[in-house]
Amino acid sequence: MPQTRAEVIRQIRSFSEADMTETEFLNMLEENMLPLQQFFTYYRCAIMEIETKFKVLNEQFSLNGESNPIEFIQSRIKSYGSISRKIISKNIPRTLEAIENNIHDIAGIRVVCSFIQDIYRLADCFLQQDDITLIKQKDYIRNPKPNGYRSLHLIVAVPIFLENEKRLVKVEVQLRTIAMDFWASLEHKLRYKKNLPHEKLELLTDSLKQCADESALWDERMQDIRNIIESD
Ligand code: 0O2
Repeated sequence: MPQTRAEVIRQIRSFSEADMTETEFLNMLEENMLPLQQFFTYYRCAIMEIETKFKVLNEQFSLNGESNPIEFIQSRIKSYGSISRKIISKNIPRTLEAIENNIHDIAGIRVVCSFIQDIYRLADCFLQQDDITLIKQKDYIRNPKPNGYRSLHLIVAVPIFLENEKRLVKVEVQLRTIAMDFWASLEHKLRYKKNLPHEKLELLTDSLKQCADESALWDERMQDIRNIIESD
């Protein structure tokens, strides 16, 4: 079964040279696409598993008479463009196996909460589940990136149960507050903005860093206010 793009192209060429029928050609395409379709299906299934876990926790917290900690959940499968940029920047071999082993955020889930304490509480409950294996944790809330980026990142492996097998699939979970999410989406726009004059880029970067620091203070103050309200 061809795995790399070059192998697929070589095979398509050899078939077309042999004057194949339309059906043979479509069968051949389907056969070659299958490994790729399977590859992304596993990640979509893993996203479903993890999303459900957070939805269940959200429901359960509200049963305790507390408000729901999660404002919203977003999920995505990494785009081909983003995968290919990572392959190049990290010099990853061009095979599905190498991509699976080296890129940990092909499946991504973002859990957005109002309060920082809820993020850590949700993360703890989630990581205690016995089918979740923590591979890597990066706490950019306690240790923000120099540009001001804040979020709690968990790279986990979750089992998905298929017809004849159980597969462990890696998923990146990003937990952040609404303020952190608002900031990250604006900063993301700046990161992909090409051809900005250097001085303008520097000015916007500084301005965003200042916004990140200010909104972190807001997050802390809102948390303090909620703690006081709930302790009375
Ligand atoms: P996209 O478009 O979201 O897919 P690693 O392999 O762990 O050494 P990596 O993958 O860069 O390095 O890990 P990191 O730093 O944990 O970042 C993973 C993801 O977090 C990014 O994915 C972003 O979604 C988000 N992120 C990290 N740093 C920043 C930042 O400074 N600003 C913003 N807006 N988002 C950030 P991708 O692949 O970069 O992008």
